[in-house]
Amino acid sequence: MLIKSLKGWEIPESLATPEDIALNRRTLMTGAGAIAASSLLPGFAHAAGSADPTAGLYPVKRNETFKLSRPITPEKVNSKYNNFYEFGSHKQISRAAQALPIRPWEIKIDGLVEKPFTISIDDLIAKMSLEERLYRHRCVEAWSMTVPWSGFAMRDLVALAKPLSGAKFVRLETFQNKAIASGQQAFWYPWPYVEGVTIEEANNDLAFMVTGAYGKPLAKQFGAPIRLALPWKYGFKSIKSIVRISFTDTQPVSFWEKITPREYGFWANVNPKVRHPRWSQAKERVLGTNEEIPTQLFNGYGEFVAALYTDKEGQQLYL
Ligand SMILES: Nc1nc2c(c(=O)[nH]1)N[C@H]1C(S)=C(S)[C@@H](COP(=O)(O)O)O[C@H]1N2
Ligand SMILES: [Mo]
Repeated sequence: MLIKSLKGWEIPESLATPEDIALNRRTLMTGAGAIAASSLLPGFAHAAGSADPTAGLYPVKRNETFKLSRPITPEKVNSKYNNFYEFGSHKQISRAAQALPIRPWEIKIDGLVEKPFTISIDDLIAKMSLEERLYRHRCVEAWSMTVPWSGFAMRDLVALAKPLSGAKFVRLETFQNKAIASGQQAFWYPWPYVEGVTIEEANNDLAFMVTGAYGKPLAKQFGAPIRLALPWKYGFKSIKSIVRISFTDTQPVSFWEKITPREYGFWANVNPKVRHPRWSQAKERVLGTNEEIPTQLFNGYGEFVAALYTDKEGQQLYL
């Protein structure tokens, strides 16, 4: 058992889960290390299935509108450090996540739309124009990374769905299969993982449906075959492995909001000045270098999104 001193940035991560789970995680530490080591065994990359049918589509052309002022996080760093509670409440889930079957994969579009439909991931990708975007990602636990995501504008998905005028929100849902995703056997969580945004947020330039990363189809631990990226919001809003997208007139209650509404609200826009009830959001630890840097309002994306919130004074926008 490794004994080390706790660094400042480590405190939020251990506090970010309810106490009973945090305790459980400490006992899991040795197991997690063992899993990380065994992921180096041959065969790891080929577990659960054959080549991805979209492999030939990547890399895609980069959209230069979205610039980074920091280096891209090395793929080997963030592909071994993930939040994906379906596979465990710790960061070393990359090996367990390889059990997720990603073909066939269907996405149901329903709710307040002209005509509900179900579409396979490959038919959906074929209809969309793929591009690469370099995005920052700021987890509520006060770590951050930068990733070259590939995918398509969420706005194009909204257009495909043809929402009715009464639709005010988009609710997104992750797969549910506890035989494969052992984290879903944790009955105290309100599975499936759910997230939501307003229609205006979904139509914002930044809202991005992600199907690839690092010039390849999306790795399973990143939320294959399709996830969301909302870089101005805390990372938990960027829901993974989506199977259902519903248009609704009612503000969705997200997975984390259901668990701890006092700590994780609907808007969850990044703001260094608004503390999480249990820790400061002023700084972030950069994955890869462990450098500590100041966090920016809207994670530095104010020019794209600040106008979305000017009429929402008084709401809890930053939690
Ligand atoms: N379905 C699902 N989506 C999820 C999560 C999760 O546990 N389950 N974790 C969220 C959190 S807290 C973060 S920080 C990001 C992590 O994305 P990454 O593993 O690609 O870094 O995914 C988000 N999406
Ligand atoms: Mo997160």
